[in-house]
Amino acid sequence: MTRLSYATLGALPAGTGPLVDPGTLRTRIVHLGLGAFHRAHQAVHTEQAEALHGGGWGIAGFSQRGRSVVGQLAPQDGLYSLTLRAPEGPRTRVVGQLTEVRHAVDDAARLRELLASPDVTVVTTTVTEKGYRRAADGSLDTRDPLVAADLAGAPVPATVVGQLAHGLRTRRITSGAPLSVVPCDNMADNGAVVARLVGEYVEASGWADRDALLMWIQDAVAFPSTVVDRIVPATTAADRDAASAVLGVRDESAVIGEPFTQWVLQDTFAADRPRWEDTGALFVPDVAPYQVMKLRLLNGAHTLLSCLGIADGRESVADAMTAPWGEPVLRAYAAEVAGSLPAGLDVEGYVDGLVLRFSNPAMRHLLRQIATDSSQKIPERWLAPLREIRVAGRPGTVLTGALAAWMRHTRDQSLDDPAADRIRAAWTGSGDEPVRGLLAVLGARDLADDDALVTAVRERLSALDADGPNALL
Ligand code: CS2
Repeated sequence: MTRLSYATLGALPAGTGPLVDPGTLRTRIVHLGLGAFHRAHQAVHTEQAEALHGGGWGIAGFSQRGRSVVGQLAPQDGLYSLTLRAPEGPRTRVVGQLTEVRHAVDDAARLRELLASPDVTVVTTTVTEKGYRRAADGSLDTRDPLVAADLAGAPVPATVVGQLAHGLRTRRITSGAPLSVVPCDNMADNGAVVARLVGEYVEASGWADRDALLMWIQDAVAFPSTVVDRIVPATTAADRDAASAVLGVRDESAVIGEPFTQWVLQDTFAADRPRWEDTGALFVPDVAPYQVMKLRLLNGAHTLLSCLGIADGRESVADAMTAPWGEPVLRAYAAEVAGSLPAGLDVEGYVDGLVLRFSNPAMRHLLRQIATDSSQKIPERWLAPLREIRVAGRPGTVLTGALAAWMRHTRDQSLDDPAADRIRAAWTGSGDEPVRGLLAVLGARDLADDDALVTAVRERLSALDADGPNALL
């Protein structure tokens, strides 16, 4: 089958082409972390804004790790299809917003050039929680080998924080034009976090101009925090075949998503940007309430369903929701976590929405995908609410059970997690030691020293071993 590309755009079935003629775009946005999520979320909002208002907002997407995404997209001129899977049926359409598809290390010179270019006024990032390379206390992990190599003057920066710092340094010296760096990962205060990490990198760099650079960043670079939401399962070979069949041309880079999308952005941009507000995005002074609701309810429930579901022999989130324990556990978890959320949010409506989204039978969102890197995810999803709930004098029974479910998962399953070695080591202890050790792996020394909590987690672990997921009800 012929490959999707600019040359074959004209042959696409009616209604499946890009909303915008890619020829009218130029690179005005740099995206770091060219995974499926960016292509199914920010790129689509950008395309819709472009269709409404123009502006030429093309995106240069840089892959951080693998080269396969470049191999898939480059022969297709950056074109790919997005299939939205609603319960009533799928809808496939090509998106053409990517003007360049590159690798951040292989194409480091182009990355630096674009980060310095006054034409580029927005940088977005989706590199996952671990991609920011933070130490347990949240600061830049200067002992991480890649961070250390970047700081020691590696010829091209391999870390996203290093890339940003080097790019900003060049930008100050060349154009000095203001810029917005817009992190789009599931982290509370993601803008402030990335601003701090970049600042720490510059501080540690030993650059002669570092004070001037820090002052310029303060003045000219905004780091708005954002909340992003769309469920995007990893694409399978069958998904690529199905998308290609709809398009009549081969799409090696197809992405899948649910119909729902949400984007909440802190309204602190430093320079020109697409008018995403006309595509359903919300600009607010403070994203925190939206952020904690999403991280703790949606993402927290995802992690819980993944730990419980895998142990129960389920494959996808929708499978877990069809289990007798699925919806009751989700609702019990949400009812407890709601006690840690700011007042004034429509938690009930949000949770009803989650039940529908998670149950969408057209989506096959694998529990194993969600269980990846859980040690990086749990601190924000569960530990933050658990601490707040316990300070308020409540026991946090479901969250305690959730921790036990994760520990059980780490005991019984093979792990795809940057802390896998430390997790395995924690399990070699006896008595209380594994629970304390695993809490320490999560960076929670305070909880590891909390005897009552440790005892409660051990009890929940035994209950889960005896009764399965029903132990949480
Ligand atoms: C999931 C998220 O993999 C995970 O940890 O919880 O990727 C989730 O699907 C998205 O944040 C939804 O917006």
